[in-house]
Amino acid sequence: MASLFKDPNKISAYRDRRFPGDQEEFDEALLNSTTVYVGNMSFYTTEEQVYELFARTGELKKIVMGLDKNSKTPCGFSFIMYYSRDDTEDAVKYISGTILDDRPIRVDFDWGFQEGRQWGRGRSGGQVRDEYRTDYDPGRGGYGKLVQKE
Ligand code: GTA
Repeated sequence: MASLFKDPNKISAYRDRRFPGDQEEFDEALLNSTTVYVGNMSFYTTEEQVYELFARTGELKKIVMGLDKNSKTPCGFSFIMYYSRDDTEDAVKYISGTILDDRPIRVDFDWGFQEGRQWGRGRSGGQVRDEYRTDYDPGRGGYGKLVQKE
C-alpha cells in the first residue's frame, strides 16, 4: 500500500522539545517510525484493553503505558510499537478518534520510544496538559493539578 502520510507537516502537529536532533531528523523519524502515541486515555484503562484495540491493525511489538513520575501509576497516555509501517499508519487512520473506556482517544505518529519517555512531564508528575486544564474530568483525576492546588 502506498503511504498516505508523506508530508511530515501533515502527519503530526506535535513537536517533542526533548527530541535529540534537528527538525529534519525529527521529520525523518516521524515518517519512518513504527511507534504511535495514544493520548486522551482514561487513567483506568489497562494494558490489556490497549492491546486488544491496537492489535486490530497489526502485530504489536510492545506497549508502554505512560506513568505519573511520582505515583508510578497510569496517567493517560501510551506508546504502541508495531513491526510494520503499514500497520502503524492504519492505527493512526482507523483507531484515532475511536472510543476507549468512553473517551475518544487520539493516535499520533511518534518519533520512537526511548527510556524515560514513559513518564509524565508535568510538575505534579502527570502529563503537562493535566497541569493546566480547568475542566472536571473523572477519568483523568478530576480537576487539573493547578486548580486542585488553589
Ligand atoms: N507523538 O501529541 C503527542 C504527545 N504528547 C501530548 C505527549 N507526548 C506526545 N507524543 C506524540 N504526540 O514522552 C509524549 C511526550 C512524552 C510523554 C509525556 O508523551 O513526548 P507530556 O504530555 O507530559 O509532556 O509528555 P509534553 O509532551 O512535553 O508537553 P507539552 O508539549 O509541553 O504540552 C502538551 C500539551 O499540554 C499542549 O499541546 C497543550 O495542550 C498543553 N499545555 C502545555 N503547556 C500549557 C500551558 N502553559 N497552558 C495550557 N496548556 C498547556
